[in-house]
Amino acid sequence: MDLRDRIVFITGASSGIGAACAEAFARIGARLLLCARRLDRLEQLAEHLRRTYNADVHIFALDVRDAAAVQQAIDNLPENWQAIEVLVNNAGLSRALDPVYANKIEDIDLMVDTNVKGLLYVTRAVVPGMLARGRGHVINIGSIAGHEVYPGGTVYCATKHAVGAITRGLKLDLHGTPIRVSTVDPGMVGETEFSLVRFDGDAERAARVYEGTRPLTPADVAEAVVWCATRPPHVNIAEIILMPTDQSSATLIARRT
Ligand code: NDP
Ligand code: 8X3
Repeated sequence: MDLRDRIVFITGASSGIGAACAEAFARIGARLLLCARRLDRLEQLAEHLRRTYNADVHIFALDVRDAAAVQQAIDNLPENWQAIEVLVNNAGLSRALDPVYANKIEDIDLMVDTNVKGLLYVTRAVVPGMLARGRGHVINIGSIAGHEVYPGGTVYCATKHAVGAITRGLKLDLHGTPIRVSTVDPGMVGETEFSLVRFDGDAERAARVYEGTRPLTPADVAEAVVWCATRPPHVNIAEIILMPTDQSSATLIARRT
């Protein structure tokens, strides 16, 4: 499917996998609707995409946890940015590696509110327009954490299991329509802010996560996302799990040093 001049909406595009998806879709000529909380980062990315790919980019600040703001943002898009063809539900995070009985309430809320409720708010704001136009594709960014659990990661894993359930349920709810629904579920991805956010800005601890191993890059994940989106309209990729060769389960990671 040719996405040239089609609108791709990516949440959490200010860094990591979201930014890489923006770049990968810009490369194939899509128009990019990008949001995150950090507008300055989006501005830098938009500038880069315009300069490098001559891309048409529209950015806006959005906290996906704010249901009213999400609906308002979608309802008030400029007319030429309303026909969203692909929604990449990427915004997400993890906090800490605490036993589930010791998780801070604020961490539980942040993960559930962002990864589950935020994804639902954006989906319910965007999908009705897809149905009205009779075309569209929702691509959720899940995780290997949606297939396994690991110590200290219970809440994050629960949110990613929920993303899997939402993906499958949305496909059932859209049965018989042309709207496609996919989930792209990576294992360990380096060069993102994921571990920095998980460990509250502790860069040394974040770097240790990737020590001695070769993780996926955000571009590897973006390539899988673009591949899903560019299949012919009768092909729905339900799920892709991609892991680094050095990773064989959520917790089994080969380290050479
Ligand atoms: P990053 O921290 O680099 O990116 C996360 C993005 O989400 C940022 O752009 C951030 O932007 C945005 N975001 C966070 N909270 C909100 C919010 N409330 N509203 C809007 N945007 C928000 O990490 P990754 O690129 O790694 O993460 C992207 C997705 O990939 C997440 O869903 C994550 O769970 C998933 N994932 C990551 C893996 C990894 O190993 N890195 C592996 C598997 C899945 P801002 O702070 O500006 O709002
Ligand atoms: C992010 C990677 O290791 O927490 O989803 O599953 S991990």
